[in-house]
Parts: sequence; structure tokens; C-alpha cells
Amino acid sequence: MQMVNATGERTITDLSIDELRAIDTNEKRTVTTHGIIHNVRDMGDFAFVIIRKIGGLVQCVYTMQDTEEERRILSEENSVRVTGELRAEERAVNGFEIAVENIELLSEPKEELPLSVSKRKLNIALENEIEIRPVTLRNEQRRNVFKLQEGIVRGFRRYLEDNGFTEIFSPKIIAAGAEGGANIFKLDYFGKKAFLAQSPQTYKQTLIPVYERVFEIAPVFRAEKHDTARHLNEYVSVDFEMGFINSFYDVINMETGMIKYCFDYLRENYALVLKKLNCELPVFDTIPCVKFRDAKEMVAKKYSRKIKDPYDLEPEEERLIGELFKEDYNSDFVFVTHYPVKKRPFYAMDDPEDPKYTLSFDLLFRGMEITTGGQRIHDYDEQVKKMIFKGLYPEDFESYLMLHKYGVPPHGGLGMGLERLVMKLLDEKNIRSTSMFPRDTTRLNP
Ligand code: AMO
Repeated sequence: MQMVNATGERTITDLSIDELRAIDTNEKRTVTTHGIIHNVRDMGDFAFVIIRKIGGLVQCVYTMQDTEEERRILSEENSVRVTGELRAEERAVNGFEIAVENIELLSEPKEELPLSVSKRKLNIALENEIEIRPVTLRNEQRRNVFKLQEGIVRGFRRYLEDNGFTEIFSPKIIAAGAEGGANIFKLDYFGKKAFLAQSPQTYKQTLIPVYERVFEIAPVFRAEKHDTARHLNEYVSVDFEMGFINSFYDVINMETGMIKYCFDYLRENYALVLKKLNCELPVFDTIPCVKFRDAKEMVAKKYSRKIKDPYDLEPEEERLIGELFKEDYNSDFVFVTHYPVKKRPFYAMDDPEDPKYTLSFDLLFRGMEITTGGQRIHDYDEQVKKMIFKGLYPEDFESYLMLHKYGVPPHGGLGMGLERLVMKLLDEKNIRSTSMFPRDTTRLNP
């Protein structure tokens, strides 16, 4: 038996982009780094070999020797370790390049790629692109979409941590759905009926008396039967829930603070990603709030439309509300508040001033709903009554109702669709563009 001890010390000594950037190029230092060959531009006597690694691309300059071995090594998607002198080069992305003295081949693909990933734009239809996502994600633009997604999640997480929220991980295989409707996946759980969680709703509320403030960023599942440009069957939900609120406006203010913080965080830490994606983050101090009923009437009046569905916003209405608030209030965001009881789930608190409506809201961003939230019922009897009113059986919610039975402070929270936020930030027309491996009615692969 051979034993080794893990020391926790650095064993990979190849330099990172940040470490390379920190070196004074006047020192003429010989450096070693690694990466995947992204692109080779043959200039005759020499070639630009661009390698892809953590943090972006690095330009290497290779003097051609015209050998068979060289042709094998200088091939796209080979994994290589490069050693050479680091020198200043203003025209290279990072302001430096490596004059290659040695290039070691670590791994090579078996087959040529179905398309070249080094082009700025992949000219391929979205459906085909998704089909070969393991390949197309290697493209810089595609890879940056999900770096932006990462940055947003990091920004949100930091803000929530700073505000005392505990991060939770709730089960995704559950006994009863929280969001109502038919869009719930059923499954057989060792002979018992079970579902895939549409949201962490009941669990985040359950944890209010435990931690007071909680958040979760995780996949949720919706059995949407129709293919639309804004629905996925699995998406990443950014959820938070907070206790001791005075009204749902406390939740709205927390979300406004979270988005502002996140955008500042992105400007500071993801500047290159934003630039490469051509992404302009909106700058704002406040977000207007308008009641559901008023928003509907404003749109009907301004755009001479008939109100067809008094209980919900049609996607076209959302778009027009976005347009109206951009034109009249110069805002990319708008909170629409006080949605009808009919369209809100059993946990939503009714508005005591007008019980046909709830103390809830949606956040629209550039004309699309990205968040739903509100104040929840905290009184046991009121919650049971509302369940019955909604045609539900309180017996099915025994463990959730322990929350109300054993006491919970006034509380509220929200859920935001991460892919929708990224979609609107990048002005993408289809949500599948902003889901790494999207799940829709026809797709289980890749
Ligand atoms: P809701 O069901 O409105 O509320 O969902 C919250 C947000 O999730 C996003 N979203 C979706 N994104 C992609 N594909 C889908 N099929 C999809 N469905 C919803 C939207 C939406 O605004 N429990 C409540 C939230 C709360 O009150 O805390 C809930 O899940 O951006």
C-alpha cells in the first residue's frame, strides 16, 4: 500500500492570469502557464497561439519550425503547458504575451470540433447551439453569459449574507406543492406520491422562527406544458424570506438594495465580462411601485387597449407597463403591487383594506416579470381558512402548518428567476440562451 499525505499546499505551480499580470515585464521573466488552445493564427514565420484558461484568454507567440510534431501540438482544443518569456504587448487582451520557448502537449481531442468556437459570434441557430452546448460553451461569448450569471449570484449572496440571511438548502422531492396550478411534476417515491419542488416556499417560511432571515439559490421545477420564450421546466430560483417585516414594502426595499448592490459588485468585479457581452447595467436610486389595478388602467389608457383578463397581467401588458415606465419615469424596473387573491397562492396575505387583493408584488424588468413576492399569512386559523378557500386540504400541509401552529412573526419574501434576469440584462429573446443546459418539454440532453 502506498500512502501520501495531503498538505494543502499549492501543487499546481503554473501561473494564473492575475499572477502573470502582476509581473513587471521589464524583468524579462520566463514563466509557465497552461490552457486550452483556443485559436492559432498562422502568420508565416510565427503564429499567435491564444490559450483559454481561468479568467480569459492569453496570447502566446510561437516561432514556427515547420515540423510534424509542431502541427500536431498547435491544434485547437489541445490542452497545453507553455513556457516562455513574458513581455509587454499593448494589443493583447491583458497587455502582455508569452514568447513561447517550450510547449508541452497534455491532452488532445479525438475529433475536430463541429464548429470553430474561437469566432466572436457563433452563427448557429439556438436549437442547434443547445444541442452541442458542451462545445459551444467553449466560445468566449457563451462562456461569459454564465460568468455573468455567476457574478450575479455572488453579488446577491454577499448582500444577503451582509444583511444577516442564513443560506439554506431545502429538499426538492416533496410531498405537497406550494404554488398551485397543474405545473407540478409528479413522481413515484418508493410507492408514495411525491412531487418535484416548484419553489422552496414552505421551507423558507418554516425557517423564519429558526433563523429570522433565510435565502436559497437553487433549481426549482415547473411542468409547464407549453414551449415559450420565457419558461423553462427547470430554472434557478433566487429566494429569500425575512421575519419581523412591517409590510411587504420591507421586502421590496430589501430586493431593491440587493439588485443595486449586485450591479455595483458586477461593475467592480466583472467589468471585462460586462464589456465583452455589451451589457449596460441600469443605474438607479429608486424603483417606482404601482398597484396592479392602476398599472392595468394606465396601459389600457395609454395604448388604447381593452382589459381582457382583470386577474392577471398578459405578457404583452407586462411589456407595455415596462415601456410606459421607461418612457414616463425613465425606469427599467417597476414593482406592480396588490395582485388579485384569485391569482395568488394560499400563503399570500389578503389586503385588509380590500380583501379581493393581496399584499403581494411582482418586479418587472424591461417589460418582463422577474420576481414574485409578498407578505405571508402568519395566523394559523387564517391560513387554514385560506387553504380551504383555495380548495386545498389542510391535512396535506400538516408539517408546513406547524409554522403557524407554533408561532411565526409577520414575514414575507420573494422568488426571482435567475435566467429571466440574465435574459433581460443581455436583451436575449429566448430564455434558453441564458440557461446553461436548458430543460424544456422536448429536451433532456445535454
Ligand atoms: P413564481 O411562481 O411567480 O413565485 O416564480 C417566481 C419567479 O420565478 C420565475 N419563473 C420562471 N422562470 C423560468 N421558467 C419558468 N417556468 C418560471 N416560472 C417562474 C419568474 C417568477 O417571477 N414562491 C413564489 C415566490 C415568493 O413569493 O417568494 C414563486 O415561486 O421570474
